[in-house]
Amino acid sequence: MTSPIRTERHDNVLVIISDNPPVNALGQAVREGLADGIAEALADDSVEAIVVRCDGRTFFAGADITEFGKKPQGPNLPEALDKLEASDKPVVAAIHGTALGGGCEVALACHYRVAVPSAKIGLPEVKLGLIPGAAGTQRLPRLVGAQAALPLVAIGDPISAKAAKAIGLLDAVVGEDTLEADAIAFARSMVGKPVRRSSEGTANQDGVKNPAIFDDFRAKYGRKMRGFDAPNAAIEAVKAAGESSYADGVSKERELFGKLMTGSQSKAMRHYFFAERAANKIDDVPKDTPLIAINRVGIIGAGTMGGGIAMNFLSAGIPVTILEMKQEALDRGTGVMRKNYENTAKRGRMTAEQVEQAMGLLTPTLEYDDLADCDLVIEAVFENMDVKKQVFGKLDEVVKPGAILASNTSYLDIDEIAASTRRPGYVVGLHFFSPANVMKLLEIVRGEKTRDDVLASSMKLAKKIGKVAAVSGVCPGFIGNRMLSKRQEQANKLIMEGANHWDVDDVLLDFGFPMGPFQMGDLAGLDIGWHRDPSKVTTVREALCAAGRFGQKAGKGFYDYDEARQRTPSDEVKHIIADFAESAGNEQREISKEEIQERLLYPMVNEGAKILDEGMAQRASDIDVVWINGYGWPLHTGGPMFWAQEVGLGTVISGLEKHDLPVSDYLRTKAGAGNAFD
Ligand code: T1G
Repeated sequence: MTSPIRTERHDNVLVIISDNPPVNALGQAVREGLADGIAEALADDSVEAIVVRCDGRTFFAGADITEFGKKPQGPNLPEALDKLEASDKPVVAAIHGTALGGGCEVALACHYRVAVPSAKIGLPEVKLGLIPGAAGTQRLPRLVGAQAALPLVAIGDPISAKAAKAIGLLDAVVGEDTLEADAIAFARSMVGKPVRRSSEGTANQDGVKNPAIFDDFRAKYGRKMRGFDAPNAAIEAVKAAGESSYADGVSKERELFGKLMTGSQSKAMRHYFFAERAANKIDDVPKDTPLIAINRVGIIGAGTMGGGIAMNFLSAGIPVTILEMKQEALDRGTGVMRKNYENTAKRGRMTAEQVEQAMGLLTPTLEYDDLADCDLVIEAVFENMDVKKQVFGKLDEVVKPGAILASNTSYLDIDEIAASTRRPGYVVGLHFFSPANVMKLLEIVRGEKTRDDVLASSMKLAKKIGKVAAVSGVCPGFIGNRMLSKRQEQANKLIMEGANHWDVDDVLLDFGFPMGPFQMGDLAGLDIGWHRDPSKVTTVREALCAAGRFGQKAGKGFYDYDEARQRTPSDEVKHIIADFAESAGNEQREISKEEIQERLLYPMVNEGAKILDEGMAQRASDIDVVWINGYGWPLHTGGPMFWAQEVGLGTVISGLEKHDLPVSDYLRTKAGAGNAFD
């Protein structure tokens, strides 16, 4: 098999080139070729300088993640990079695309780095539950200092070429179309000069010696790193860069890397990496299905959802026509959108021009006729089937043939909506999650008659607007809400049986969720949908509303809140619940946190198994993608279905049986057939 690495001679410069699609991952053959290329360059006296670059869409995008967990095959990357750095001939990395992880480490082992303006560079290993494993945590701080290195290593977001140049990670930003030539010229200009090795630098002494840098970093990012092992290890490794010799620092990095690689969090996060990409694939829709061009989008409804949905398209540069029934609602909706953009600009994540650019693509209207030439129309109107059918009936008349008609419904029957039109093949569910301009998840709900090109186009569009999408079949609650209802059912039962509602919330918080169901209720407002009759009390929520406990906005709900909206459990609520339970004839008892967790999470897994059994989700990993992106299931456990496999499907079954909860046949079958769903 030909090596993915080749060398090309340009007079006194040897260019080592990788051609390993799709992303020049540093798999075994690439590492071998790289080592050979380096040896060739060092052995040939007529070679006075070296350039390392990649063909295809990107510089090395990291180690080959598919090799993780398997028996390592030589040569290993750190050794190859040490040889590269040890060269006395100048070595220049020529970067385009995304130089990530091991790719960034290759660049760091080179003496100099040049990149095109559109390039990005970073160390995203923490997003896989790892830290850089080829001396990145030791070379980077020695090149740019601890302060600049910390976010790159411990948060893992890549930075632009411009930003990389500013911190000294890049030596030059070159022409977008002249990368190789500029890199060769740069290398030639370094011939005869002493090479600069990152490993010989000293991490920014005041930075590393100044503990405040690390304390400030933890203070700033502590919440984001909660429960994650890798970011804390990353901080330790960067600290070692300033406190130990390079060799000792590398050993420290290797020790931390080894622990993470064999730990459960990295296994879960690597599962998620591939799960997110697998979710893009629709098994029975051919890859070459022709796509419907979506150049203009119509949105029906300028409320919270409609406005949020519209922003996704505006931010992606797609013009939107947004329709309301009344001018006042239209003005309010567009005003909220502008406000949201302005707030983003205030936080420095958008420029004022970008705000105007986005808003400039928005056409508010009161007339359905203005939607005629939209390629996709999404309705985000009141969750009522009759209202939806009316809207789709109008759209059917007005919108050009071949356009996609989508509903943002969170549980209504897409097939019934489709049947109310003359174009059922063009009807699909696009279920966004509130706030729609923030939440990454999009459930693409496939109706019985939804065409392949409509599905494929919806999936492609999801990626274009920065969403993570999964396909769901038509069933109440689709994938996410259907499983959520099982958790909510148990949460309500648990407090009626004597569990403290704060224990229920804390179990989910400790598990890694952003908040529990009762905190969520207080945040959203307990009086949503309340009939406003304090004398009519049939549920705990009605009892709390009757007591004026509407949630955070009222300063009290399931919890009492201080000015900073810090919650404290309320004895009054405990009594309201206990009285309510007593009148309902419920025995109260102490309930352990272990029982709470089993009863909250295991029924979700069981419902996920039923969803798979009914073919409402393509694969178990799609369910993990839905829950991680739509409901805050902690990434470092891999999602409900992966987590259940790690717990053991047999253990889940015993837990369900212990609490007299239903167990699906499908779950039993999978438990018996090797403890794996997919
Ligand atoms: N290894 C193996 N396959 C990879 C890969 C990788 N590093 N990166 C991407 N792929 C596959 C991906 O599964 C998909 O396959 C195809 O390439 C296109 O990817 C030693 C230990 C580079 C920004 O974390 O962030 O280096 O589905 O759909 O949206 O210290 O891929 O087509 O069959 O994502 O244009 C560190 C991970 C590894 C980067 C491109 N590196 N990749 O995004 O395409 S750990 C990363 C990405 C490491 C060192 C440590 C993105 C991308 P398929 P895609 P994209």
